[in-house]
Amino acid sequence: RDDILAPGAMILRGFAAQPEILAEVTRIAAVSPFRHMQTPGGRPIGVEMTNCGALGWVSDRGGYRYQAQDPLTGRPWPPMPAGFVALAGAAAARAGFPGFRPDACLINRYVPGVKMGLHQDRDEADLGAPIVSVSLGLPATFQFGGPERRDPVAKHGLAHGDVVVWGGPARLNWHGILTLKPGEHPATGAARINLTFRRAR
Ligand code: MD3
Ligand code: FE
Repeated sequence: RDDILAPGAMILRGFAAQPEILAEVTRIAAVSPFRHMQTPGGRPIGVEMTNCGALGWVSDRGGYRYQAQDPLTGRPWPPMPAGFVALAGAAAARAGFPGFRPDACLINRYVPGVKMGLHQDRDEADLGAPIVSVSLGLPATFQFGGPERRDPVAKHGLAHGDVVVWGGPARLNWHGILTLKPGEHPATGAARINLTFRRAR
């Protein structure tokens, strides 16, 4: 069952349960490992992150930005697998955003006890392009607000294989992930992996 969360925001349940996705994540993390980045204020971010694609999202004392090199390796991020590009394009098209070609994929890893506070995604040059997110492994509760920080938030469960497309009027809405509960998932063990496909430039 596909759910519309808001105009421009749609959940495609079970759209991405193929085991090949996690196999690709393992290959990517062997080259550009998951790591804790730092906020511009110097605090460690609880979610572990890596990227694939021409550009990757990074955060450090210098701020938030997209860059072509992995700061940990000094090398380009691993290329985006063709299957990722196809999956993200198909999900976006189904949600009403044909022609989406991501150039960045941020991969987040949550273990129990880790959360992502409410934020907006606004570091991308083309805010007309949607973001496609893929949830794998342990379930999480997603908080989805409005365009203003003070807007009320709704909660939605995200399970293994769920894909969410965020575009149009929902693109700048505030959102976050509640603290991950303990558990084990057959595909990921005690972790949740989230991929977000973006058009960074
Ligand atoms: C709503 N990740 O990486 S994905 C992020 O599950 C991020 O790891 C969360 O928020 C996660 O920035 C949530 C869902 C998501 C991603 C981008 C959005 C929701 C969004 C952009 C605009 C509105
Ligand atoms: Fe986000």
